[in-house]
Amino acid sequence: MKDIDAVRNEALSEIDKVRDLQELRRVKAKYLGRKGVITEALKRIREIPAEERREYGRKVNAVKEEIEEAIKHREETLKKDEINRALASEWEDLTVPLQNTVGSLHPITITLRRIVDIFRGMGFTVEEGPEVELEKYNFDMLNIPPDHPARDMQDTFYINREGYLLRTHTSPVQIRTMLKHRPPIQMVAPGKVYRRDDDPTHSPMFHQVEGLVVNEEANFRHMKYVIETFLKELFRTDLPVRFRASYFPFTEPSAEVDIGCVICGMKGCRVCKWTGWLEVMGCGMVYPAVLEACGIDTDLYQGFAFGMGVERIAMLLFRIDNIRVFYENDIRFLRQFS
Ligand code: 2NL
Repeated sequence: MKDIDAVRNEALSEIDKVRDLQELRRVKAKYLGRKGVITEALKRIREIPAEERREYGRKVNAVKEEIEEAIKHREETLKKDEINRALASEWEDLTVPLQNTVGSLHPITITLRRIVDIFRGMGFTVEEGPEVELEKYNFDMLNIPPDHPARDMQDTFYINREGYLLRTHTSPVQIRTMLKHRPPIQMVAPGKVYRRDDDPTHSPMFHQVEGLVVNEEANFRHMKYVIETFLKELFRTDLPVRFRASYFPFTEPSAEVDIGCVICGMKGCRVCKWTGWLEVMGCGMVYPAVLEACGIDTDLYQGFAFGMGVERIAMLLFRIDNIRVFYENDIRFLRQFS
């Protein structure tokens, strides 16, 4: 019994002296582990004379609980100390003016501006709209049916206000422009869009540029010319461009636009999946129903539209093979664009 008291005092004093969590774990093992002093003491209960056994067991268990309690308490204190130490030593004063340091544009901003500037040069206006959008502008007016999978809660961020969502593309900006201005229209809509995707090749927030042309004679040939001219300026070479028949709910006919792979020169590589071609945009003639919904008389006017993902294009321009680096804000990555 005297020994147990001695063990108790020794344990409590050791727990008190411990400096970090690792040491504390060692002390815990020494007393409460499988071969710990207290564990062994409990195993020895058989060797105690029957009349003392009850008292012995009660005593050892009481000390065991006391030690457990002390370890728990010490662990909490050590964790708090650790956090306070980190707060005291690791903070940075973000208001200190830096010397001999200039910031730089983010690669996505550089790419977005390059794209928009090319279209400005072709006479397009630049329009912006809200990121929290009306479901009506994001889906209904674009001829996207009520049961379309894109509307699914799994794909779209709905917010807890009836009829609103985070825009899933920048098309609602074009709807707003058509509602506000009469044709001729030639505009691009750059900006952030949101989809419920988060894996190595998708981010829940990314960037798009969409374009729209509405006038009395807009046709597929005009669209092809605009897109080819844009891509040749963007990649600064006379690269091969091809249009592949495709489908979008808001255009007919629709096409996907491929360029000759800028990574391998069309010899075949991992990026173009050994096809020699890279898909960079989508486009098509705007569905008359979409124009009519915006009050545009389709006996007089027709339109074409296109859209592209900015991250995809930035990855090709800057030879980046992982979308994640755009959002990690690693200063060593960002400094490469100054
Ligand atoms: C893609 C394809 C596209 C459009 C976007 C559009 C907008 C209106 C009416 C009709 Cl208001 N169309 N936008 C049309 C075709 C393709 O984007 O791959 N985007 C990343």
